[in-house]
Amino acid sequence: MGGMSSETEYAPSPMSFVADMVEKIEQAGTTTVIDQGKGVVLLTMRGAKTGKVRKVPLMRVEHGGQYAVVASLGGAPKHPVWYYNLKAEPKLQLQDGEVTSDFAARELEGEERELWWARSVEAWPDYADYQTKTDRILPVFLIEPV
Ligand code: F42
Repeated sequence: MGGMSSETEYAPSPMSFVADMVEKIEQAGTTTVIDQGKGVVLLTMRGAKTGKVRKVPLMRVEHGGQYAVVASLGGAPKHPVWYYNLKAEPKLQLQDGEVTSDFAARELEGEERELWWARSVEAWPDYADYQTKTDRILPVFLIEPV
């Protein structure tokens, strides 16, 4: 087998609705094809263990050119795997609408987290419900342009 090394290989999510959504965004060339609240953004990151390219759609929480993403996974007991990817390698690409740019992710704490948590709940009120379903404090990352 020739071709792609793991460094460039895209590994679709095993959750089929997520893989379908990524495909829909890529075919349309824009995240706005997804009609969900105020929309979604598409994060492209590297798998912490495999080094493969991982694409994760998340709710769009934007303020002044910065974004937040919430590792909610619907209030599941465990963090989504992408949480660990971003902790290991904060560099990522974020697509909002038709525009894809380079960003860096930083997990927030304290007052900064409170501020962006409030913005996240404003954009996607279900986050407040997800928080009641789990003992973990839902992680919030700030996604800043680089
Ligand atoms: N999830 C959220 O947590 N927050 C959101 O706001 C959110 C919004 C959203 C909107 C639309 C939509 O379609 C999905 C949305 N999701 C949201 C779900 C989100 O897109 C993710 O699919 C979900 O959070 C699950 O992510 P996950 O990273 O846990 O993915 C699992 C199912 C997965 O793909 N696992 C892979 C696998 O093969 O089992 C591994 C992926 C991976 O990165 N592996 C690493 C590697 O090295 O390649 C290894 C990592 C390790 O440490 O094991």
